[in-house]
Amino acid sequence: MIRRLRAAAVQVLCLVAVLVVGTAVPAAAHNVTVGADLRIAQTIAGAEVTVVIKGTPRVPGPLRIGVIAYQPVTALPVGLEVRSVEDGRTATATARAAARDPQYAELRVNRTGPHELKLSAGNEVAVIPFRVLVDRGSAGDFLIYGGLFVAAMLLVGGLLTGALARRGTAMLLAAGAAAGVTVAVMVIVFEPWMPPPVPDGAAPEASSEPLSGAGSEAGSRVVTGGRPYVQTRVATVPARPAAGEEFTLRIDLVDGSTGRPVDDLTVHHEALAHVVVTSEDGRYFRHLHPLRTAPGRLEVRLRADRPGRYLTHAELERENSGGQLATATVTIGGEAPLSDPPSSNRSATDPATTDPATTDSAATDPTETGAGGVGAVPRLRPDVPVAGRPATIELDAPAGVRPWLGMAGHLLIRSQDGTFFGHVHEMGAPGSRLRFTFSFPQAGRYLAWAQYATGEGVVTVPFAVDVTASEATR
Ligand SMILES: [Cu+2]
Repeated sequence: MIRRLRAAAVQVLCLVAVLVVGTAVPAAAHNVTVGADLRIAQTIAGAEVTVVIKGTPRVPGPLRIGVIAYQPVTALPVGLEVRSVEDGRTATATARAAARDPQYAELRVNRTGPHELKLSAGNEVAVIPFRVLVDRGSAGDFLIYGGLFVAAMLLVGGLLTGALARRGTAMLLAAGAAAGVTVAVMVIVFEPWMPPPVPDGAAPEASSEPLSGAGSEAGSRVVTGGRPYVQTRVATVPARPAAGEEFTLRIDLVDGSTGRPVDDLTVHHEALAHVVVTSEDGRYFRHLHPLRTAPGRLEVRLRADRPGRYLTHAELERENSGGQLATATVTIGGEAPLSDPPSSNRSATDPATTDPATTDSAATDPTETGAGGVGAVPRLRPDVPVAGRPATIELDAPAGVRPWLGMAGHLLIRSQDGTFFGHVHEMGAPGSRLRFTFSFPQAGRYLAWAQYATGEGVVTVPFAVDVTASEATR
């Protein structure tokens, strides 16, 4: 009887523990946790790099940070500063960006919770908010080991008192031991259905995690059905850049319902935002990963060699909202360089016949067209894709393609007029062939750029696709 009562009480306790643990769920974004690296692509100092923050098993302890380069760089120094938002303590180090096996710098972190990583290279600075999380063991483990420990102690007690011929006490202790075992067994059985434990340093509540001060007000409101999409303002600094001059492309993110900066972007495909800048004719193409220079502000430096209208497509994802595409145009003034071929040149409007070597990629450009992809003409199946039906695009890639932004290949597609923009990921098995599947939405001409990374850097293969209307709509 006593045994049953105890078991029932323990079951109730178990249930309470499950409920308590179940109410708090750690936010998934920007977390550096045991066994999981945080990877963030950045276009900094004219270089395309991916910053890797390794998970740390304990605090105080070392946080390992490395910078992988996706273009030939000669040990580009990247200044690192990790600061705890809670106590303001900082640690600094310098990483050397390298294409293969970058050296990891070790920075000491003293606590879990919100931190900021300040990156500096050249004369550019980015600040990446993140959280250090450390596993503290699950409530289930505690109950299993606690239950077994109690059972063992009570059994020993029961045996001793039994030996001293105190039957009543011995029975009571044996009942307690049985209850302990029951708890342990129950937790072992039901653990798969229990919520994962909350690590040390997690945000108190998923929906109220402010990544930094400015966005906290918008973030701390209780939002049902997700946060609103970001309002974006795209501008250049200076306001009217001249051809051939470096300028800053600035994207300000605002919460339309509060008017405050949005600072809760989640890392998707290894970046806070993916920005593609193309000239109207498609001869100019850049795929960039802007720096967070202030709360709600992303910036990237670039240069365009010819005047005209340029299209910017930014893919971003706000926490608890969803992925979105922000489109804008910027105008480059000034005069075309003398060596520039006239724009009536037919090949200029056709990425398929444009020699990639002549696309205006400066030597320092992150998306510089390298060797290997040059001349590799993608194969289309069918030859002329039909609108609304899947088409396959295959590309031979050299051996040694390495993952970039989380996968082997990327295909960026723009309709000729720029109203449509798509981002397709490589679907095939690992190997020397990249395969993309895509259904073009409408008939017409599309400009496309396939991208993959080798040990040398990111290779961009431009081409054009003419899509026909389906039989039904013709
Ligand atoms: Cu990207």
